[in-house]
Amino acid sequence: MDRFDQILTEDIKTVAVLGHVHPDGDCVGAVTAVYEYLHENFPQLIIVPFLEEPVAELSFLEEDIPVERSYSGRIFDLCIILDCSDLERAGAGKEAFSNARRTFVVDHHETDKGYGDVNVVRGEASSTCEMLFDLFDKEKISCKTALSLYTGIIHDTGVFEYDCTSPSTLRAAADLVEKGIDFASVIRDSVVLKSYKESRMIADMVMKSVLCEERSFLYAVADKAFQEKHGVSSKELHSVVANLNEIRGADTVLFIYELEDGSFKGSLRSKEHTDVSKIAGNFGGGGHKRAAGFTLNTEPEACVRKVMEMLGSGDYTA
Ligand SMILES: [Mn+2]
Repeated sequence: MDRFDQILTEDIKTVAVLGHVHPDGDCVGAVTAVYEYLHENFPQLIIVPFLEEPVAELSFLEEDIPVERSYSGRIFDLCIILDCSDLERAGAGKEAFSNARRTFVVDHHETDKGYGDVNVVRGEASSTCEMLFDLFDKEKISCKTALSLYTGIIHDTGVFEYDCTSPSTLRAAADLVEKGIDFASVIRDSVVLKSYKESRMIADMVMKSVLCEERSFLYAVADKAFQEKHGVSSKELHSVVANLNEIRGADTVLFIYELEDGSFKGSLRSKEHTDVSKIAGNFGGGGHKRAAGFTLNTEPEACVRKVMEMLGSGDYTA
């Protein structure tokens, strides 16, 4: 399948649109873009987008969109799931997938095995939003849809910094800018700006981080005491790993944080030399070469030691 519209056969009247748990910019952008594209160009369709509540910086994407947070049991003719590497990670409306008459997966995670009736999976694509841009008919993309797609692309490429950015990513971005979007303020408001409270918390996290120069590795742990000190919940820690990854001399970064239930999550980033999806895979997690995550099955200290051993083995270079 190379055109998105091909999935919309005559018999399809109701469509559910899903993303993944803890939706990021690419996920929210993809869900809202698909909703807008369908709503504007195929008015005969009934479309229900499902999303968990996104972080505040992304809520502008949901404005004027009838997003649902939970599933009511409706059977859809088609369920489109976006940016979600396996069904276990599906977010709000997850059950709509198994109940749907037909399912369609669009994703850029290399680990995605294609669990839908129709699957478009491109591991080399920067983002699901870039894939949607390629799949959509260009003349049917409105300014509003373009803003959703652009937001997804800038979030998954770190504003074109990560090496998943390709010439076609930049061409897609240029075409989206031509649709008249306010591209400067979307970068400023959804990526760059932070509250004073968040900036102070990040500064403290940098102070508490440990740089292991011989492994070019930096790690930091935000346990509950740290979160209480700064008056933040684990949900407000999502940008910390990107800030830690701004430190020169640390090719691999591990950020561990405690969840409300007392379990710990690990978030990994790499600049050039480490395939962190393989490291995350050893802990039962996954992701991309330069960004991956997992749930800890040991104490944070033991996890840090294991990651250091892995980095020392040389088996995780990429
Ligand atoms: Mn993505």
